[in-house]
Amino acid sequence: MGECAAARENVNPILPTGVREIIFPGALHQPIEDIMAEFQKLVFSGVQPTGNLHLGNYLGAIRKFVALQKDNDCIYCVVDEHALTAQLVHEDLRGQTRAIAAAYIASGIDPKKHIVFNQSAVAGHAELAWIFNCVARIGWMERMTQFKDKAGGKNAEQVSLGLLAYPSLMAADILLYRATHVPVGDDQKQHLELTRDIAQKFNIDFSANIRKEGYGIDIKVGDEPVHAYFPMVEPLIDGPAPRVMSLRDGTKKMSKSDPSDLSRINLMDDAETISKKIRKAKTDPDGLPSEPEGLKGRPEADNLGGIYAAVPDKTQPDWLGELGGAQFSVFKPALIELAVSVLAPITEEMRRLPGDTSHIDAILRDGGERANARAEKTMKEVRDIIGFLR
Ligand code: AQP
Repeated sequence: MGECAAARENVNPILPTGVREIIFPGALHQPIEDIMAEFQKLVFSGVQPTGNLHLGNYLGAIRKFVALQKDNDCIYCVVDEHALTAQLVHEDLRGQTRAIAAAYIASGIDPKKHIVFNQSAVAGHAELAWIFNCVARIGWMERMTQFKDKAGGKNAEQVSLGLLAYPSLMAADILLYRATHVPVGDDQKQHLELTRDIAQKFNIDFSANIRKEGYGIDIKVGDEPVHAYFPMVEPLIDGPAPRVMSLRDGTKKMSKSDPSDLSRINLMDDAETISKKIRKAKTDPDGLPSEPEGLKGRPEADNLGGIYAAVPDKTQPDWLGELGGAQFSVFKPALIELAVSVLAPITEEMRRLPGDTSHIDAILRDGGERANARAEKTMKEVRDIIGFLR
């Protein structure tokens, strides 16, 4: 099936004008809420085992994972295949994978009620990613900010094809379970938009086959009826800390792979280390302002204040009202106390987890089996839709 009329006219897709860059020019005229109501609500997210989990991962993602499990069916993955995209050889990939799974559990994720597993245990991720590599267009991938940042001017001989195709594997991670909601930090927003583009193009291109095989639901894209198999995922980005910045440079995201350990607060840092890192955190000579305008051009002050507010879930006006006028010499000890109070229970819980690897391995194995059963159902249907001979 060819592209719909709206696509040929190059009109915008999924979200209202101005909200996002136009990547795939389809026109979804039916409200997303109506479409999504047809799909069973399922939360999916993942973390790469590329280093120590930090406060940004916790506030931007894991804390949301924990909150969402109360009222939702959730699948939380350690995305070990993604770890190969920027760096192929890892000293201890198994150990890092177990460490992320342990951090999930210590943060409060319930692996019995929900699913916790590692991506490479379920072959469907790689299989669906290949199909999505053929659905997505190279230009969509080349436009991804994270690719441009990580490729960082290196020539094509120096970055892997996997780094370019990363968002296609991420789309497969989510859509393999036909997940509807994805809690992530702000840095993943563009990848989730691409996930929608891939889902929409698959739905349009295979609409006739989806109907013929008896799967999916009817929606309208422009004036054309489309039989949709994949949902348009909803990113869950909002929250007080969607993007925590580096302690050494307020214009750079706090990141596991930053070579400077002083740039981040790790989930496993003890009180003394947290204190040292916050005391050394870059600031400027002025104190904290009372009004948002006073933060302009002061990314470090904005970031530290934002972290202080995020822990108890305060808004910017709230924390500015509370801290306005404080010098960093007064503010930093308060921030240290707060950061230690959030991380100490997680660190303590990590220490309480059995030291041998069999406990975490058993959780991941059980999660992998349950994830695989769901993934296989999707893959069987996708193979039918595409026309692969069984
Ligand atoms: N600084 C951040 N602030 C808020 N949220 C963040 N996340 C990452 N950094 C921040 C969110 O954490 C989840 C897991 O991220 P990931 O490990 O899959 O990959 P990433 O986004 O690339 O995180 P890092 O720490 O920067 O890892 P490396 O250095 O390996 O690339 C995601 O939901 C992410 O949004």
